[in-house]
Amino acid sequence: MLIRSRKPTDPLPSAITPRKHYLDRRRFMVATAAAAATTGTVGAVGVAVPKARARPAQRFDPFTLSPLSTDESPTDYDAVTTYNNFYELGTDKGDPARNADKLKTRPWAVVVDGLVQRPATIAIEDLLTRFDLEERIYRLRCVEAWSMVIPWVGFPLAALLDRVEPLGHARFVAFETLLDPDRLPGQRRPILEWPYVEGLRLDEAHHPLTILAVGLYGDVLPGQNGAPVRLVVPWKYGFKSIKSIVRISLTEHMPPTSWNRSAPDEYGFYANVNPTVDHPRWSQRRERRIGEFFRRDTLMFNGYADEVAHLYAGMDLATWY
Ligand SMILES: Nc1nc2c(c(=O)[nH]1)N[C@H]1C(S)=C(S)[C@@H](COP(=O)(O)O)O[C@H]1N2
Ligand SMILES: [Mo]
Repeated sequence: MLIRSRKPTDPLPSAITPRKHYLDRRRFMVATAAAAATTGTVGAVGVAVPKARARPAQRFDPFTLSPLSTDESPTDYDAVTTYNNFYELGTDKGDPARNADKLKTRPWAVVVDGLVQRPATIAIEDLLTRFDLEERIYRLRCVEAWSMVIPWVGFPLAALLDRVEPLGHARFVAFETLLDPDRLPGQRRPILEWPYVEGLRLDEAHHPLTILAVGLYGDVLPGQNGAPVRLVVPWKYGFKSIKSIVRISLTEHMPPTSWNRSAPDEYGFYANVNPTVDHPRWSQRRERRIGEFFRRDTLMFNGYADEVAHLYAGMDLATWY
C-alpha cells in the first residue's frame, strides 16, 4: 500500500503550512505530475506497454482521507489500470491501457458554463488552485458486473459548482468528454454518438460522494482511467462516471446521456445501483469483486444507501432506473 493516509482528525496541511507556501507547493506537484504523465513508454520491440507499468514519479501529496472512504482493501493498482471501460480507447477491457498513450492530456481545459453566474474556462494545471479546491483521498467502491475499491484523489464536484454560482433555475448538470479522434481514436468508429455525455440531477451533483477525480493511488490519473479529470459517482453503475471531461454545464432540463441515448430500455438516466432491478439481459444481483473468487451480493446503492437513499424518497426505482 502506497498511500500515506491521514486520519480525518489530523490537522489539514493548510493548518500547519503557511497558506501561500502550501498553495505554491500544490501547484508545483500537480504540474510536475502532469508533465510526467504525458511521457509514454514503448517496449524494446516497439509495442506500447500498458501505462499501468509506467507510474509517474510525481505524486499528489499531502492529502487527507475523506471520512466517506470505505475501509475495505483497495483493488490492486494493476487491475484498476488494466481492466477498464473507455470506448474511445477501444472496446476490449485491456484496450484502454494499451492505447492510453494516444490520449495527450496537454493542452486541456474544462469549461464550466450554462446556468451559472460566473462561467469559467479552467486550464487543467489551474483546476485545483484557481478556486482553492482541496484534494483528498476517497477510497470508494465502484460496481458493474465486476467491482473494485479505488483510492481516488479528488475533490467534491459541489465545491467547483459553488464557485461558479448556479442560477436558481439550474436543475441538472451535463458533462462532456473530449471530442478528438486523434487523441481518442475509438471516436473514429460509431459505437456511441460522440462525444460521450452524462448527466446528474443538481442535488446528486451536490452530494459529497460525487467527486471529480484527478488521480488514483496518489498518482496522477492514468489515461485509461479518464485523465486528466473524470467524474466518480459511487452509488451508480460505472457508466455514469464519465471520463476525460472538457465541459460541465448547468441546465434546466434533463440532459441526454450516452448509454440512455444508445439503449434507452437498458440504461436509464439515474442508473442507481439496484440489485432488485434486473438489466433486460442479465441479473444485477451479484458482482465479482476483482481479486476475489466468489461472487458477492450487490448492495442497494452499492452500499451507500445510508448516504444517498434520501435523494430518491418517493421515487419508484423500478421506473426510474
Ligand atoms: N468517456 C467515457 N467515460 C466512461 C466510459 C467510456 O466509454 N467513455 N465508460 C464508463 C464505464 S461503462 C465504466 S464501467 C467506467 C469505468 O471506469 P474505470 O475504467 O476507471 O474503472 O467508466 C465510465 N466512463
Ligand atoms: Mo461500465
